[in-house]
Amino acid sequence: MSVRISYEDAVAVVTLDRVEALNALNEELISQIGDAIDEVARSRARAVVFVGEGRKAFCAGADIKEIQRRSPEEMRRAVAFGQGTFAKLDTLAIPSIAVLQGFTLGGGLELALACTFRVAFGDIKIGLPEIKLGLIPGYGGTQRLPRIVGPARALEIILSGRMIHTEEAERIGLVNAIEQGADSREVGVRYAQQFTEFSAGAILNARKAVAAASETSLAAGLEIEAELLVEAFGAEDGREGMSAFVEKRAARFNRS
Ligand code: CO8
Repeated sequence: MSVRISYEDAVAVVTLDRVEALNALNEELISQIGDAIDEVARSRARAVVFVGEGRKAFCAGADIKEIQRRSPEEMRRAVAFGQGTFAKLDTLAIPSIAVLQGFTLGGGLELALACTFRVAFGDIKIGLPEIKLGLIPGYGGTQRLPRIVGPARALEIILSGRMIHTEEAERIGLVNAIEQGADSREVGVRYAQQFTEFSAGAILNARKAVAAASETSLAAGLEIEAELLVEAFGAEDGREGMSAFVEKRAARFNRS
């Protein structure tokens, strides 16, 4: 198996382990990532962390040696499979965190872009270098990157294929935080734990509302926000959170 899942308290940790190829994404690895997402979705985990085996790379992108052999039709099918897998991650009910270490390139960055948050562990070099191969991103990079850093910055990153280093990545919002720690797992679990204490339902509603901001008009987004707030307000966790405040005690949110 090139993908391992382990659990630490309420946090699932998914490790990409194809270290001899800098965790490059071949079809088997993408398929195993999809299976891991399904397993985590069925588990009681409240957040999921993605890390890469080894210190050199989170993931060096799609496996160039594998895609080079494909026909255009095979490529169309493979792109759809990868996009579908990353969409599953994007819409997972719990927050996901990619811990970036060393190189995160091409499809590796696209995997991270499909996560809710990205954290840099130490010095990182990230980018979408597909243009250097005469290609363009295909696992969501042209769609998710502009939503995170804005269209002008995204286009410059995609057309230049350049590497972005740690401080710039944080400055432009491509990573949420730069963290230090013993290893990427420890860093990821610590970062994820801040999202495991609150109401899972409220966290999901907040994510849905923010996602609507880049997909709808302001008026439609405000309607969605209002609906999702009223839903959270009427849910057990909403009642519990407000009662706990008034009664001056810690809230006991649903654990499932
Ligand atoms: N694919 C296949 N093998 C890789 C990849 C990769 N993306 N990256 C690294 N490897 C392999 C190398 O071939 C090498 O193996 P070997 O020793 O057997 O030749 C091993 O990993 C170690 O790599 P290097 O010796 O190159 O290590 P360096 O420290 O010299 O360089 C780099 C590290 C800079 C990260 C370099 O490996 C590199 O540039 N890698 C390619 C990065 C890249 O271009 N990524 C984008 C790929 S395209 C993509 O992701 C498109 C996604 C959407 C398409 C949809 C497809 C269906």
